[in-house]
Amino acid sequence: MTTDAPAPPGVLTAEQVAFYRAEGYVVLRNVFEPAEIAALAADADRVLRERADAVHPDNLRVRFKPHRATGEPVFEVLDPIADLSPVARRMTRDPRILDALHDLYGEPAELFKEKLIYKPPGATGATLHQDWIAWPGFPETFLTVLVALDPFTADSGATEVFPRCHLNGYLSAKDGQHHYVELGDLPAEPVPLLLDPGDVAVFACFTPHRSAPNTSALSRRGYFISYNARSDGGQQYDKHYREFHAWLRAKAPVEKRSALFFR
Ligand SMILES: O=C(O)CCC(=O)C(=O)O
Repeated sequence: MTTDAPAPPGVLTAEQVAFYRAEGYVVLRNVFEPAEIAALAADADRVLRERADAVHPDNLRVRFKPHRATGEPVFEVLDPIADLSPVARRMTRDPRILDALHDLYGEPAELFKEKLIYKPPGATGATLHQDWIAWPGFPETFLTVLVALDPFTADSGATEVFPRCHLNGYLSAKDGQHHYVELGDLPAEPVPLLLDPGDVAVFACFTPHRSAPNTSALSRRGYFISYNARSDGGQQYDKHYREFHAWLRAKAPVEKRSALFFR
């Protein structure tokens, strides 16, 4: 039988593809040059400087985390950022990412969502969770490409993944809500994704992950870019953000909903 489908680009080794499938994550070293990472980091900081008005608790684009010591809210995320940063937008289409994902999927990838997690000093980490959520049509091929802009270390609160647990699928109620995962439910030890700027980690939507507080003196900036396989719903970026915003509004207390905005 012949097929017109192009062969995967073959930028990953067979071992890397097998590792990702078995472990639910893979780390790719030195994917981006220092100058490219410096350009994205500078543009991410420019966006924050020029769009200080966006950093507001009623803005659906931003999220805050409690400071690990004081409990005060600390700004943490711009979700999305690609519409504000041409450098970020370019990275979502970078062939080094898209070709690697084609190898993992065996077909082209489509951008699903993207966010810049700044994680400044003192910000608490992410509670243990899986990224998949039971919304109608939410792609099971969803995965996240994490591009490190700063060192991901034990002190800065590197993302930690629980290997092989993705093979058990979704571990929570399929009720359309976001759920945390109980540590005791997991049969594996966490692996910290210790990354230097320019390194990339890819992890699957069923891979449980978390991160510790940032106890270092520097931000731990990472660009978290999520994709789906083209055959699993095609282009869904705009649809995702429409659904995400509707979900955030529905979750907010009724008396706060009219104040919410996206800017
Ligand atoms: O900041 C991290 O290390 C993880 C973030 C995360 O898991 C998320 O935003 O879903």
